Amino acid sequence: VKRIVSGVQPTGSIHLGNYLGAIKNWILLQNTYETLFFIVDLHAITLPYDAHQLSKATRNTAAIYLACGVDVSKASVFVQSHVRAHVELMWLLSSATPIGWLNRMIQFKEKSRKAGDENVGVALLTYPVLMASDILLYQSDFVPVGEDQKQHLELTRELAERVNYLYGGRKWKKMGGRGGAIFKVPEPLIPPAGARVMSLTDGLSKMSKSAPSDQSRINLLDPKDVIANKIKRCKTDSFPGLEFDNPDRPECNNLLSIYQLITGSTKEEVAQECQDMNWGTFKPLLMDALIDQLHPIQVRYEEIMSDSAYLDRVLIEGATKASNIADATLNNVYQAMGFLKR
Ligand code: AQP
Repeated sequence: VKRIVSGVQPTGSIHLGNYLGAIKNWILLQNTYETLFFIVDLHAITLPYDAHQLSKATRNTAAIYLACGVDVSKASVFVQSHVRAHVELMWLLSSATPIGWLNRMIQFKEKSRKAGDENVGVALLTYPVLMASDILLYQSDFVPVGEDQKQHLELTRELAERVNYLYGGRKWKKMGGRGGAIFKVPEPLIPPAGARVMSLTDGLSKMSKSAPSDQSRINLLDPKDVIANKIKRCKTDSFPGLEFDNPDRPECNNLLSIYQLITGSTKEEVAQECQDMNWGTFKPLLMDALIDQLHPIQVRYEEIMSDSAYLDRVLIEGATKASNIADATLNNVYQAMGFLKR
């Protein structure tokens, strides 16, 4: 069975973009693949963060995974920092990562520009090496990636090939360096089209946890009236009818895409259903669809959060399973890189 790893950062409230772009797809993937879903808390400290909130946000994120339908009889759910091998492998990989590769990362350039010099820690630069460690430790076959993570996955692949080449032994080199000596070289799994959810207040920027205005996103745990209010007030336009793919109507495209993803319809179905509608007719439909989809998730979330022993158990079991795989890879890497066996 092919293996897949993926995770979300516990940096704020999980929103509709995280759900439609990542977590909802996991529910399908867990039926076909061996899956490991983790809460990437180590990544959450790459920018200034609130230490008092981190552990709470980590538990909440784990509960959201389960509430959305991640099934622990199929998938392993764990907290990244609970598997020590992530950080350890990162150090080993750092030694094989040319600094120029990291300087080229678009996300580093963008985030460091936004954060300002005093707030840019080394971890923001080396973030992709930790991400490579997250993936390579598990010998993952596929990694679901959105547009914004494609460059980081490419770096992971190059790093895997480089380590395989440098330390993979003579046989590996003779084979020409392709294949999977120390690390399997992972492939990207591109999510279904339309899975990039945009802000409710600006159809050209993505819906994001870190956007200052809460009005710009639907959080998975938003109560009904908040969802209704956000949709009522979201940005629209004054063109007649509703349509996909008109570059002058990014908000329209986004709201129709959300409706399509939430209702599980095809683009053609939604285009036909909504072409003659105005915002006053469409918005209540969208609100109801969102509330219908999110309400059961919220009910399950409350149930899970009320049984903290259960959540603890899930995370311990997940970390144990993950550690077994990760430690085997890590020991192999230490050996290949010439360290004295412990
Ligand atoms: N707007 C989005 N549309 C579709 N998918 C999205 N993802 C995030 N935003 C959207 C996907 O969610 C997964 C987890 O993301 P992350 O926690 O690593 O954070 P991120 O990608 O940096 O996005 P956020 O949630 O908006 O956080 P901030 O504001 O901190 O940047 C990933 O699979 C991502 O593609």
